[in-house]
Amino acid sequence: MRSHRTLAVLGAALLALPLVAACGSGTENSSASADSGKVAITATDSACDIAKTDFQPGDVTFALHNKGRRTTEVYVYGEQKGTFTKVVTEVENIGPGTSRDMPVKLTPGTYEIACKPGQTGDGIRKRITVQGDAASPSPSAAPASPSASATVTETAQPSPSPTGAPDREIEVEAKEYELEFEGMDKLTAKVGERIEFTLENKGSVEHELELFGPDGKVIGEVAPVKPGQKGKAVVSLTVPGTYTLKCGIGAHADKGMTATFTVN
Ligand SMILES: [Cu+2]
Repeated sequence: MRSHRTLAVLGAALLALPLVAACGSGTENSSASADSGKVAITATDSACDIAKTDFQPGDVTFALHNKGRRTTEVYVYGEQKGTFTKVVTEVENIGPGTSRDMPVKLTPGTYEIACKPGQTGDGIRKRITVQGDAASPSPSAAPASPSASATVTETAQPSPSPTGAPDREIEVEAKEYELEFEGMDKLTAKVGERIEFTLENKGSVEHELELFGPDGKVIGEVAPVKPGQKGKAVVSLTVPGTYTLKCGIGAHADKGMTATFTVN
């Protein structure tokens, strides 16, 4: 008698299970495609596939999957004077067969995502669009919540207009194997300054310029520049400390293509 009842209950539970499961997975699917979920970027040696290209302003996490045979890196570039050269964020050294997350806060506008198999060159670029009103997203997307660390960094910036003129320009010459600029070793800058770095390649192979903040994180990059050519990047100096310039190609930095400056 009792076992019959147990069986009946069990039977009912089993019958109910598929329904629950179906319901649950349906919910997961819809939330994965919403902005709160991760957006997959699949990089191979010849492709850079992004799961979607239209976004709402706010925080997005890209799930980067390297299905190629070469180590890759993925960049998000913002638009600057009609070209996509402003590094919004990037993840480097994504080995073949591995995955990494790339969180980013997107404000309205057009961006290019670049997958760079072999970690060199302009990469394979795809455009994404973030909808919305450029004037309003920051206050609404960034409630004064101290828990959102990405938001805190943003609002902590002295916030000159991101498209405004830089406070100064520094021309860096690159050759094998050194970086050189005027006032090197004694250059100091102030917190809040925006500096436009121009990299002029006076060598005979490609060079690039990576800029690291005091915490070792990349704050900007001049993509690889061919001999005789120039590239630019504007960076905001948001915290005091020692900043580092490096050529990120091969072992160039180890061979001497590195420099530092101080921000007070
Ligand atoms: Cu170099």
